[in-house]
Amino acid sequence: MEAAEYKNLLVTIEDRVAVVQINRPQALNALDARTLDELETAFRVLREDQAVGVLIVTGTGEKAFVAGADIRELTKLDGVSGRAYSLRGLEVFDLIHSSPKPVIAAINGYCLGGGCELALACHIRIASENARFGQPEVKLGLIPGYGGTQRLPRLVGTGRAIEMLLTGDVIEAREAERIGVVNRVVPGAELLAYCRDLAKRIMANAPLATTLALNAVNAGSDLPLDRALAVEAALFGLACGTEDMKEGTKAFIDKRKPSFKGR
Ligand code: DAK
Repeated sequence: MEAAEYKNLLVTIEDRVAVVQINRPQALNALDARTLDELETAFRVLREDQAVGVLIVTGTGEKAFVAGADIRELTKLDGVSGRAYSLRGLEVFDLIHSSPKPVIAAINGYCLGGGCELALACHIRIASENARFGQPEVKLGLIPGYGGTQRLPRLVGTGRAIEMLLTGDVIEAREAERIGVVNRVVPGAELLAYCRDLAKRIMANAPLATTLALNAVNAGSDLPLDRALAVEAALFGLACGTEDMKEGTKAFIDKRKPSFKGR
């Protein structure tokens, strides 16, 4: 799928930051099958694009990031197709979560159900003051199917996650920040600028090192501590083998700014 063929996404690249905007405002940016397909294509393309260092995912408009999986599509699912639908979503969200380039969710409004799970699959979450979070699937006779029952407890702890998953309550941005669903809340008008600045601060660092740090966190998060630390040691060794490590340490000694090459 070429970029020009996206129907439900707007993709722009500026200053090495790709902004992937989910663009179905008539359905509050709900994720239907086509949008999932387009997200997969966009992430496959952008992760290989040398002109891109960081990705930002957001929604069109001020009202919604993503208001969930598309409920109209959900009504058609049965046991077999429901499992396939869930596995398809997991595949796409895993692609995002395992991206070697950092992915920031810029959460600009309702972030519900599958939308909250999309944000959870990203590496960093920044929310506007009007953002609202929830996993309301139980209100529809469902449970989260895109990783919410697994990623939310890992992020905020089991007790808080279970409260959100079982009540389906919607929480405000400040509460989401307090319990650790999001890293930071900023005024809506500043959301994208804040995320771009965050991307810039990340991209000022050695790109292979930021990828290795991401890999270490992702690979280690489900392992016992001793094995996770062994993963860190191996990736630390890889970092030591890069030209950028030689440059970064030498620049420190020389009292100058490093010039990283991504090698
Ligand atoms: N899907 C489809 N359309 C949606 C939608 C959604 N999730 N959310 C909103 N819309 C549509 C509305 O139907 C409405 O369309 P029209 O009636 O204008 O045609 C339009 O967007 C504007 O919405 P409202 O008129 O409702 O706007 P309000 O300001 O009054 O309310 C709201 C905003 C966000 C509170 C409300 O729209 C709402 O409650 N939306 C549903 C939120 C929700 O329950 N989200 C969770 C969806 S469940 C699984 C895989 C994934 C999942 C589960 C299982 N497997 C494969 C097993 C994930 C499930 C979910 O995400």
